[in-house]
Amino acid sequence: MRNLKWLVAALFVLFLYTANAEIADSLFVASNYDKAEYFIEMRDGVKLYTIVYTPKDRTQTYPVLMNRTCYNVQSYSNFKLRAPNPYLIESKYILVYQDVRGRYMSGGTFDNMRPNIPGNDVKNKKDIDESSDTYDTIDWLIRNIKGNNGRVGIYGISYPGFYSSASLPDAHPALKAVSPQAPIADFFFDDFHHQGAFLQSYLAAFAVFGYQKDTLTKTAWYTDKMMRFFSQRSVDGYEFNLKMGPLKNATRKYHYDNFFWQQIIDHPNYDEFWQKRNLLPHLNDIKPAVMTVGGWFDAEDLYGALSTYKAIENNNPSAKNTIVMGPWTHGAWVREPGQQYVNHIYFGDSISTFFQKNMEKPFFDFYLKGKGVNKLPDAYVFDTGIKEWKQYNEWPPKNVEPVTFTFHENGELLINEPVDPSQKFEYISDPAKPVPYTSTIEGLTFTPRNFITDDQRYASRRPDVLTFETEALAEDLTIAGEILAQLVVSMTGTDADFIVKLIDVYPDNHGNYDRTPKNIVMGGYQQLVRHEVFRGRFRNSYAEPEPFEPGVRTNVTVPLQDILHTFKQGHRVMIQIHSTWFPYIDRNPQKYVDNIYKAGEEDFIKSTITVYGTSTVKAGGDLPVLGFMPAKN
Ligand code: PG9
Repeated sequence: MRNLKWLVAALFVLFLYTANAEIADSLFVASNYDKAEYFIEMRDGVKLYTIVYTPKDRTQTYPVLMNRTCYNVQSYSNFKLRAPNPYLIESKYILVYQDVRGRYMSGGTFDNMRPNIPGNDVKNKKDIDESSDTYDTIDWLIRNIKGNNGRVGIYGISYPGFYSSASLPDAHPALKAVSPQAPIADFFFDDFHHQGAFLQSYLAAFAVFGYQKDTLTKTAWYTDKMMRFFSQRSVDGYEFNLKMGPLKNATRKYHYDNFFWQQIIDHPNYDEFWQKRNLLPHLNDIKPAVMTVGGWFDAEDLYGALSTYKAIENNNPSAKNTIVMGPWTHGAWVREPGQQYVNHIYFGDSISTFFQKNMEKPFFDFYLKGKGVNKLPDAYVFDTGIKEWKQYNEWPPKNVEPVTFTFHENGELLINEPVDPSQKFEYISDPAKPVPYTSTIEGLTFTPRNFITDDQRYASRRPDVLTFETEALAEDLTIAGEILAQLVVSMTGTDADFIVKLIDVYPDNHGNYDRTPKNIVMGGYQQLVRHEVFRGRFRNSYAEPEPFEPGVRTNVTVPLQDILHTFKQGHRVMIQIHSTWFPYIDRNPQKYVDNIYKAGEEDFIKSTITVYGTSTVKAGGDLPVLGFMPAKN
């Protein structure tokens, strides 16, 4: 009984400390910062709403640390600052938060991933883009905010991550440090699409980005449009989306007046509309220091984080360019849960705090305050298998020999063994009974997250999922870098998607973690390490899709995003290949139609897919960019 009393007392103290930490943020900010609001005029006369927190202590000057967002700066207006991290807030910066053009309290018209206009001759340029809006904002701040030291940093997560990267082309000379975090780089490969396939699980998100507002407002004007979808209150997203039928029903029932959804429908291929919104080709002549941050389990903008770092590295070999990749889901490094889990997988304690204190704060302190030393390596990446931070001089590591996996009878996966041309593996892909993307029942989501380290035993037992597995590893196998599945396939249909998964199979005697729920068994867990989808019609070009010829062997290359993962001794490596993953990915009709967003029920057909034994998966190192793949710069 006495122990119980101590436990209750300890928990109460912990609660008070945590609560105090929250209150301290607000109390600390309110007692150490003055808040002001401005409408900063851009070169075309549009005014952007900007909140500025300036340290009350005027005995010294401070750098500016700015966040530009399409998600409403009001969340920074009550002295409870969600970002940047508390260690930066406490060390005193001039903190700036801005509604981007066309959003909330700012004027002008919103444009998703507004295209960068190259060659920003700042003095004379009349057109505007996110680079010029950032330039004009920085210029105004430096000239008008008292007590600044003439140096500016910008950071942001996700869409605000894109606004950070978009500040880099033709950057203002006062911009010295930029941290794009889970940045969107290209909406045809981030968020809404993955390699040509549409993420149907994003259907609700369109409301946020598909309606222009008609007044300056501090509250969301699109909520009723979101509720068209969420008011369905479905507890079973799989059933809800399957019953909805082809995507044209989403247009008819939910998004009939959504300008962004209409753009998605009108541009099903990687045409000029998407290409000009790709920021990567503009990341040249980079002068500020850049620290890109991403999460290995980010289901939204993993492509954006890795490709932004690689584009800067390839285009600007001498740039001060760092990447940090941790065991996080989308943007999770801003929260400190203590024990860091991704769904059921435990990765360690206080990992976000380690990043905030030892990476993010030193980065900005060094480049904006001249404090400390920049000891950050080119790549500070977390090995998600042995669960330790590693440092590399380059990413992906170039001196790494890729591991080659080949597929053999009885579901055998071999490592660095020749292919077996005599082998072929068949499954019937039925869009009326697609492979679920989660082992559990999940309701409607804004964006999916838990599936990304989910147990794949639900899938490996399905006849429409090809499953290959190694023997138990005699020693640790570390894979560091890129992954390329080069499949040789044929089909009875004329179009298909290919989902490829790399899975870490735990030994049967693997114990549960502290927080493993009663219905979850970690023994024999088939943990998803990396997945990716590729819409087969784009196998030769994302701009010019092509049908498959029934029965003809065809090469389909499926790039998967990078990993740093050690498959420990006693574990097994598993690879799964299948053609539906619903409703995370929309269903491919498997009968070639020009525009899947307009396909009818009659276009959805079963197809027998064959994967030939000459297929391989290469993993690790810096793999070649193949013709159709977007260049790394
Ligand atoms: N990149 C994230 C996102 C964009 C669009 C729809 C849903 C999510 C983000 O900005 O959070």
